[in-house]
Amino acid sequence: MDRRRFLTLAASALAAPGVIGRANASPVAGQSLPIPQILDVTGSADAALEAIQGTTAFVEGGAARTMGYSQPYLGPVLRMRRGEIARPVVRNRLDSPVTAHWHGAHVPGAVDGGPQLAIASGGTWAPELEIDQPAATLWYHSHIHGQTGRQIYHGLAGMMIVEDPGVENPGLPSEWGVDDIPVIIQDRRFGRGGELAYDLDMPTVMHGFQGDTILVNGAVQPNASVARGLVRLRLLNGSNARIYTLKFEDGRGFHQIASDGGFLPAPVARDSLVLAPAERAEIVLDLSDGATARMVSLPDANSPMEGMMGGGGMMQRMMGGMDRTDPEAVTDEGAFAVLSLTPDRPAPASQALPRVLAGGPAPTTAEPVRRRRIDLQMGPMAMRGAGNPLAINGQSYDMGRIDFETRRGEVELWEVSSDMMAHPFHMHGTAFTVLSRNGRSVPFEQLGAKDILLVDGKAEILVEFRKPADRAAPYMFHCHILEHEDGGMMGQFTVA
Ligand SMILES: [Cu+2]
Repeated sequence: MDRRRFLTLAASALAAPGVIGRANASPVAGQSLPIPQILDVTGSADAALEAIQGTTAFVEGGAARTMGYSQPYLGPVLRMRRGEIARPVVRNRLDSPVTAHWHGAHVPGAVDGGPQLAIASGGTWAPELEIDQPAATLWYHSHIHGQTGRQIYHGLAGMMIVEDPGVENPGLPSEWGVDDIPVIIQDRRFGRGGELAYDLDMPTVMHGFQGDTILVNGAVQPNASVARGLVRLRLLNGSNARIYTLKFEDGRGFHQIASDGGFLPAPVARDSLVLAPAERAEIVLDLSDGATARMVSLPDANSPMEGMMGGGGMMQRMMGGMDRTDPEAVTDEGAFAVLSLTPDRPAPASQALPRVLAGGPAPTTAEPVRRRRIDLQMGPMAMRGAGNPLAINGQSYDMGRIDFETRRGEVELWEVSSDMMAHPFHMHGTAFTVLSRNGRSVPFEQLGAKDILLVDGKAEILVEFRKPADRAAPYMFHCHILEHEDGGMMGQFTVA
């Protein structure tokens, strides 16, 4: 593809769906929020996870062919305890290979569930996961190279919770489905028969696939019946590409208590929260006033156009538009509903928001032994090196190539830069500390330990690996816009 052809394609990406407005389907909004079952995978004799085909009626009078882990769409919430061995048994009853990648788990490459660990149709995979990390909300999903976007879109994903029995935060809401609520946010698009639409042309790949209908835990803009008191939401952006800016319609504030890697040092008061694909955040809000709280999102303006016209988000800032790294800078135009919370159940006793939070990850502070550049490239920049519009450091993903080798216990400084648009950067095997974004230092107290960082320009992060990953099953690093990842914006490395 030459530059002119690429620009034409990228320009038509402007017409790609970014606004919530439906043509075909008639979704039934306002269903009650499905609360996924918890499956204990530490200490349980029967922690089977079966990748299966299903049928799901997301919209009125329609049905979609879906996939899930042990259920027609999505999967159970896997719960594991620190200090124990988790033994999930994954069986593949689909007719194509899948994996189960434990996103955010600090486990060796050999059990991480990356593309090399495909489970063939009919096959079984029984990894042993030594759980050795702070309490956190993680997730799991299939990670077959070139198919990750399609498989997650159709449902091969679920939430995962690490508990730390050695840590107590008295007062934090903890009654599952009452004041401790899993919230998996996804956007989907439906055809006339209610089937899931996932059609990729080049503009859609460049933009990242966005749907026009919001699902939470697989239901369209549902309503949750929750405690009249403090309510903890475990937010997971399980979308392929959409970035949410979440807030409450009545303007009520809330406290963020955890990010990807676990608890923040102390609750952080916020009015809104940006959640990029694959990011997690736990928030606590106060519903003791008894009023229904509607969580809404502002539109996602992330698009290759901004990069084309000005480079790295500059155009948007020049035009006074939103800068996704600053949630206060966005306007309220075009907000759409995500989830309603109706506090019609009694609050469990002794709820209180702790002043400080115990058991969170510590920041990495050691002096880095080396610096590494990770350039997330798309469009002309990528074409020049890789001959493919999606690449990292001039090369598109190659399963047979190890991009670099690192060593356990060594701290590295990674300088991650984005091209054309903002990219949610993810690495396997660990959580990292963010030092700076676009030259501004980032306080650890605000962001915590991360395994996803929305990079819109340049970011510096401190990385340390504690688990090994060899050439047979290396760790991945990639953009978590799934169409970018599948298209080649991914690399892999070993940890000796
Ligand atoms: Cu990307």
